Amino acid sequence: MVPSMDVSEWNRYEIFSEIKVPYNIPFFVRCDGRNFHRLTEEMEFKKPYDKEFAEIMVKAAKCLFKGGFNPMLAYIFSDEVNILFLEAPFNGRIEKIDSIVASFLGSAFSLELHFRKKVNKIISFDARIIPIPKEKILKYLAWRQLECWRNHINSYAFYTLIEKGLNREKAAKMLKGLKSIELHELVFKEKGLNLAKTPTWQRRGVLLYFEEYFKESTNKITGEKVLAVRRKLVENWDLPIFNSPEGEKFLYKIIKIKN
Ligand SMILES: Nc1nc2c(ncn2[C@@H]2O[C@H](COP(=O)(O)OP(=O)(O)OP(=O)(O)O)[C@@H](O)[C@H]2O)c(=O)[nH]1
Ligand SMILES: [Mg+2]
Repeated sequence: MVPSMDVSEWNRYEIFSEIKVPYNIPFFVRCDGRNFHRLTEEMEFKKPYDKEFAEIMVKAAKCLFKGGFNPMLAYIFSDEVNILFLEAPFNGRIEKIDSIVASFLGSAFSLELHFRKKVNKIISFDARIIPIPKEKILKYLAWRQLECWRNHINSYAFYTLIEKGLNREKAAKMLKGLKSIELHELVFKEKGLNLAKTPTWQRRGVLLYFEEYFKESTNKITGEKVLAVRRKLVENWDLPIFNSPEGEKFLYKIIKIKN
């Protein structure tokens, strides 16, 4: 018979369980939907953008704010969600944060998809953690928003060529190496669509964050009227460009972190 091991010995095999995010450093958890290309095809979501798909993503991300993790904000575009934490949940344990955030998001997405489309799909997200010094939070968001913008012009150009009858390979080949201005021109020439005028959420993504407001109430003992600060979760589908003075001001107000 193999000699049994006690708990402390088994614990020694769990070599990743104590890996933690750096102490007192903010971090993003970036989640990305697995095989969403296939999923969106099967579900016949409109290409390149489907408002209902985006609504499901946002609804799923919103659930994270009710999961007891206390995120600061979430930035969403395509099948990607970036969740900012100023304080680490689960004592900063990476395995725990990654797995729980990703599974929470997957479950929330599956339920919302079921609710809207009456389908039973098992959805999953991957997750990675990106520790960020406080002064780089804005830059990180600006970087992801730039990715959203690139995604926007590339996918419009790609589906413009597909609509013209090109197959996926030919379309991808034709677009390879084209500059952003050339992609704009292609879509304008072929479709008459100005990519600077598409709905803002397609170009700049969606942000979930808390907004403070004052609520008047009465002090039960003195009868005095008092103003209490409350906060509510808002979803913003009409964002500024983060890498602009207006965008920086907007984000500073939310994050309350100065450079
Ligand atoms: N039809 C449609 N598809 C979308 C929309 N938003 C995102 N997608 C799809 O989601 C995909 C996201 O890209 P990726 O994450 O690179 O593709 P993926 O299939 O999820 O691949 P992995 O993340 O590597 O598993 C896009 O390629 C689109 O096919 C949308 O609004 N409409
Ligand atoms: Mg994906």
